[in-house]
Amino acid sequence: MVLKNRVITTTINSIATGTTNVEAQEPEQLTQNQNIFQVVEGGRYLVVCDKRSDGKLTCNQFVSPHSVLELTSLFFLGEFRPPSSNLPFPPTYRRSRKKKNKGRMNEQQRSMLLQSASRFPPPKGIKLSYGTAGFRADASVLQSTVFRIGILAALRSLKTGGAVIGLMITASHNKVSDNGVKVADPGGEMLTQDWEPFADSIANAPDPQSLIQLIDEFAKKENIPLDGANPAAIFLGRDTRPSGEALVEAAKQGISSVIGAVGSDMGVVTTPQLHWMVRARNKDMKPSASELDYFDQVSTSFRCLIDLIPKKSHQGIGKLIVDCANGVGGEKLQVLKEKLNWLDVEIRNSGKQGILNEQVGADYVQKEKVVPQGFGPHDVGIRCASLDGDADRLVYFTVISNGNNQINLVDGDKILSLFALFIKDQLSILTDDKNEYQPRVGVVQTAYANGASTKYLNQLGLQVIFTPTGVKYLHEKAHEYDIGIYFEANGHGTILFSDQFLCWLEDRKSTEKGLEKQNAAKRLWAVSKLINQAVGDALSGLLLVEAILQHMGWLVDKWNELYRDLPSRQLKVKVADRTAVVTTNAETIIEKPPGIQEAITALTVKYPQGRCFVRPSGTEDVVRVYAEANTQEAADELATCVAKLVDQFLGFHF
Ligand code: NG1
Ligand code: ZN
Repeated sequence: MVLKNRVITTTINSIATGTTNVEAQEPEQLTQNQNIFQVVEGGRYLVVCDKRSDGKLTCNQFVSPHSVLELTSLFFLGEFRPPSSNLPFPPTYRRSRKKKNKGRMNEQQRSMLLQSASRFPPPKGIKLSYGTAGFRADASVLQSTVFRIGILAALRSLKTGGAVIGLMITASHNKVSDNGVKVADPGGEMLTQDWEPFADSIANAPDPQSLIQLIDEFAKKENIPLDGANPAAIFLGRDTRPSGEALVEAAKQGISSVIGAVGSDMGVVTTPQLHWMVRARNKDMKPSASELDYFDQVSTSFRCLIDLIPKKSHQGIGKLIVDCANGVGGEKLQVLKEKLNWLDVEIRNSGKQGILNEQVGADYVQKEKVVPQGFGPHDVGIRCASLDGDADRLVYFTVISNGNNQINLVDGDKILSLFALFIKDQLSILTDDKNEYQPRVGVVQTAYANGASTKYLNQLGLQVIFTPTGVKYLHEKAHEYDIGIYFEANGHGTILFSDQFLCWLEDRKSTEKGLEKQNAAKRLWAVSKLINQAVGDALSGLLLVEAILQHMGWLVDKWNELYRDLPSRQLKVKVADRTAVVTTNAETIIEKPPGIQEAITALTVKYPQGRCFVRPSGTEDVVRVYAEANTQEAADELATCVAKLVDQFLGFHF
């Protein structure tokens, strides 16, 4: 039976008594353990319940209101029981009659914040902003910012009814002396953009008094219960940077200066692992949501994909060598390797020696298009991959023979193309015109996607959409589809599946008569479990690439030949003020300063297949130039000319 997407509209009147007896509607549509979603207290919160064998519902968890639209659910009313686990309760459960106090900070709370804030003075003369991936800067200036983001994370948890919020200390692919902090929302995705201005303002508040005032005003505006009676939960993680431990301590101090907020330290984890745990805890109702659960889920679903490979195409594809950027991915990949003991992987740049991100890692390999440290002519012909420092980016490459350290890059666009092709194949086995339900597939890219990849995806008959740079934009767009696949050329991306699609798929797994269709449904199901739907994840992405290559029986060259990349070049230009550059049209056109876009266009048209755009970086104090053309020389020349132009318009010419 196909489940329809119906949002629950019922209200449980008397939640404080713990029980509401109502009648089930259409109970025959419910299967055991089907998730049921109910709106309680006038639509402010959802409870997620399981149907028990006696037909009643047991509440497992509260879900924040913003997730409502994502939920596929059945119209069902049932008995409500308070949860027996120690999952956080929303404020309405305990304090349904105290709404008048929302947003008001009590004296104890105020003095706690004042005291702790005075221990974390902000650095003088530095203005920080919450960019495309949170705050990033030299680690030595970040203590105060991280402390304040600890407070923000606690407020966010209060705002979302006690949902777990993530706080990750990392500067990803940046140099080892940098660090950063970013926040994950309840679904594991990036912090909602609405809160970024608040993050900016508290990070730059000059003293404790103005910080408290900003918090007070914001809590009132957002109706955040700051009367000390509500729990808040935050998961903290960090990458392997030496500065990470002290910064986690600063974040903990920020968290514990909000009464009722509790931080759980997950230790050294990859960025995607932390996002996964947050999502697993809030959305998938995993009470433990530990790193172990992560490893179990990805390894089990990977094995499932391998077991489903049709025997005829099952052939060896040779070993894989992985450059782990001397970062956190090394030790985590080692765990996976041991769990999947027959996976033929060699780990290099694991971080035991060597400097984080220095001439190693996905960012270096993708931008410089040369072999990372530790790789050389002896690796010619072998399939190689690179992760970045916090393991949320993945690219593949092969070493060119006699190529002077040159590589054939297999970037995020090619990973996207491989995933899209596999999913399209499985869907076409599973669905035909007769199906009443046709899943909508969308592919999301940024302007950095190689033009040849977009052409290829269009030829596959897929809908390609562009967003500005930054995972949050891609992720949001991908959510609009039943299957939304997004990737940045730099190797950050993932696949999102709608609840409606997964419900349909679960049904198909068991009810499909033909083995081929049943297997296609099982494969897609395994992909949804293997891929990290919270954020791009180099480790789960790598396992999915490996599974698909084995499924296809493809060597890396065959994959790389899906299409031929147009030659491209990326450059950075230091300018006086990068915020002076204002762009439009998914960042492909400069609106301000006037005149520069016309000059770029005039240069670009001179090159066959030329394409060029300029945008300010969200993570570094630079302006980025990207150029594409029919030859490498032409792309290099175009990029260099435009970089000079940028310098003329925006450089330090006083
Ligand atoms: P900025 O610095 O805004 O270009 C870089 C990447 C993004 C994204 C973020 C977050 C490029 C050109 N830009 O952003 O794609 O990954 O870092 O890490 O690779
Ligand atoms: Zn990263």
